[in-house]
Amino acid sequence: MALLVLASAPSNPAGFGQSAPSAPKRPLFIGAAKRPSARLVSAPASLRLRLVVGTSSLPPALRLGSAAAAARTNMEQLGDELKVLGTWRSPFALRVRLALNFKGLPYEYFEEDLDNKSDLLLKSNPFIKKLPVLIHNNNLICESLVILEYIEEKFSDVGPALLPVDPYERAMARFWARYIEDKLVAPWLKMFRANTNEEKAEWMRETVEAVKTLEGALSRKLAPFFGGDDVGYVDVVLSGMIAWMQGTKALCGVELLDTTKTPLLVEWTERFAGLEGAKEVMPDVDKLVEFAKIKRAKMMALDNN
Ligand SMILES: N[C@@H](CCC(=O)N[C@@H](CS)C(=O)NCC(=O)O)C(=O)O
Repeated sequence: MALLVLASAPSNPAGFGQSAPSAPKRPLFIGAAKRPSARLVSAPASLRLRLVVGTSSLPPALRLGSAAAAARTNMEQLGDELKVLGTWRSPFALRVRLALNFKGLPYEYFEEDLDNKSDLLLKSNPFIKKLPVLIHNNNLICESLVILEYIEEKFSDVGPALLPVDPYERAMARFWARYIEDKLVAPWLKMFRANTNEEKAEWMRETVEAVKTLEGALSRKLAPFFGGDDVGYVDVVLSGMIAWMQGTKALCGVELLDTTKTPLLVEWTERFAGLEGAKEVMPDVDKLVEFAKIKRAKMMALDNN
């Protein structure tokens, strides 16, 4: 067997391999100065009810029903507890909630105020102090892609798998996830924060290029989702950006998703938003745009001071 590796010097990302600090002993919030609002989120009732149906001949979205119910039973039996720290507008936190929803794993959701970070967030992610954080019993897991992989590995026997089984397919899914991070999310954020029209145009060009590339990747799949017939890892990673991409015209003047240039992605967004596990957590685009306009005005005001 011959393996050809094209590489530069190996890298070891800062912080990799460090273990999270121990979580506060439960109860987590008693006496805490700042306490994010918490809400128990379970697999949608419509999914749980379908447990009674024989599932093998059902379409994927319905098959999730038995997974959700089985996951709930498993979690209860094992005494497992999942908590998610997020905020409604975070594309990264959304990924985590979607993955848990699709797997049918119940979790408690804590809506954070990023202008006034809670003690729980600061203790849970002391190195980066960002959302999302997944708290599984007393394990703290940060960084959305790391969290998705943790969920996939830890609950491999629960609900549908998000990563493909085949190692090559897995590698490809991870490649596209990385691509979305580096070539879509990062330039989009830079475009949104750009101070000059030239900078904005440059980052917009990169963002549009990435969207085009993803349209091509989806067309080569010949399937409704990047994961194939069902949603998978890449769908979850990209879906965090759906509402932001839809709001880009209102925010930055360019339509990223449109039926002539990116027909497959437009259909994909509609298909995705219609899934049981997605409906309840996808942010409202108008609300997002409103929020982002205020945020940008504040950033500009700070820059001008
Ligand atoms: N690479 C991180 C990005 C997380 C991130 O940027 N989170 C934002 C919310 S969208 C945050 O917590 N920002 C707080 C801050 O920057 O202080 C991930 O994938 O989880």
